[in-house]
Amino acid sequence: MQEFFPGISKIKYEGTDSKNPLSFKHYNPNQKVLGKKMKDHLRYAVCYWHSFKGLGADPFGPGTIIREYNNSSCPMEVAEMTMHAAFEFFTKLGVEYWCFHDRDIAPEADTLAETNARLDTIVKLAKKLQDDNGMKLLWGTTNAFSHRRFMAGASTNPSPAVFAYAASQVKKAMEITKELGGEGYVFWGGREGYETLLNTDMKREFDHLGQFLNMAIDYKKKIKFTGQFYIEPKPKEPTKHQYDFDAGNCYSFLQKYGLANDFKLNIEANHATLAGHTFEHELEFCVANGILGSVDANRGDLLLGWDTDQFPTDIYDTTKAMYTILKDGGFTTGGLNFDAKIRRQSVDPVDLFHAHIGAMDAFARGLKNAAKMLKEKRLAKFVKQRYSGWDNGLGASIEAGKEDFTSLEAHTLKHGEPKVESGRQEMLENILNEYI
Ligand code: XLS
Ligand code: NI
Ligand code: NI
Repeated sequence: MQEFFPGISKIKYEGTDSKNPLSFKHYNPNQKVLGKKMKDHLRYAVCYWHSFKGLGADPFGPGTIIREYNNSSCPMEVAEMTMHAAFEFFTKLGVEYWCFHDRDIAPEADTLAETNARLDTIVKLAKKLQDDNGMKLLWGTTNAFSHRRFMAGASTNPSPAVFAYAASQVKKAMEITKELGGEGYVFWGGREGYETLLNTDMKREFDHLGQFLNMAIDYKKKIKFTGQFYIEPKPKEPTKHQYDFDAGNCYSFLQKYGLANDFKLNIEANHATLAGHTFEHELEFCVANGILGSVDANRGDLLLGWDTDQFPTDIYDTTKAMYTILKDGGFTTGGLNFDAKIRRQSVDPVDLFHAHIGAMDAFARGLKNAAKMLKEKRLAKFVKQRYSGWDNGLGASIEAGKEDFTSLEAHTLKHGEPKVESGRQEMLENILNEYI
């Protein structure tokens, strides 16, 4: 088989003294942190769309990145070569998981039946390559946002025929995800939102989205697919407003439509910031509600207001994220999927390695920092102390539901002005800095 990343051998852990850019300085897959191997904490996944199908196109120009595996006029030959290139990359990088959309791995044909047949061909190859290389599928998903039929949404489209098309596509994507042993399935509604309310029946669109996801649960049970379902919040882009706006919004939606027991969330760093939150806010919200599932690990650019999907390199971000994830007991079905793309000028095959190596090292550092923070409990002790008034006396009595407005008024009249206490923000920020 042709080599698509020639001259690059398996990336190794060389430690912090190494000056070799093609080595890990922190990510040492079998090193134990809090009694568990780093690779099992982090569960890194490479995404197929940005890493192999994204070639640097932006709204102002087509792709800049030239890849050997695109060197054919036959679309299925390109699909097969791309799959080989992807697995060469996964194994050289040393990750155990990957993620894909149906349309990333096989191009759409003229009819749904032909498209599905193409998928079957490629899935057979992917399954073989997974087995040969000890690779696993973190999650699969559907691209129901690129084709023009989905311009007004998939399950929230005003046309029932488009709703049906989207259902057929998700049905097949769930089947192939199951076939590949996928540990999860993501719903990201790229165009499940609106451009203008002048042409939109918001109530009906929400109801249809709820109905669609309930049908997906039914089908999941029917085919005995045991992977975890995730919703991936994003506030906007490509639509002006996306219904899965943020974690809080998704959670209310899931509860309203009876979906809360069957879905967890896939939190993406750059989507959090687009929604006006921090990455750790979205994670913390999920932990507070028991719905943290998986993570699309990337970052945005504070000066650019769109989903730039850059590779994560900020150690504060990775430390705080890993602290929250560890507090929650760590990933079960989920992991860290690099839903990130190399920049338009990063045109060489080696750039894809630099990007992933940096991101994996950044999260490995985050993991080590967070483990230390957790072990030393300095932050946790402060928080515990701050709320200790609720552990006994008046606080415990309120939490137990034994107080009412009359008894609380009596308490206040008797005890007078409450004591105010410092939040110690600056001290806590300094403590965090000690771990970075
Ligand atoms: C786009 C989303 C997408 C999902 C999968 O912004 O992040 O890549 O992760 O459809
Ligand atoms: Ni994503
Ligand atoms: Ni994104």
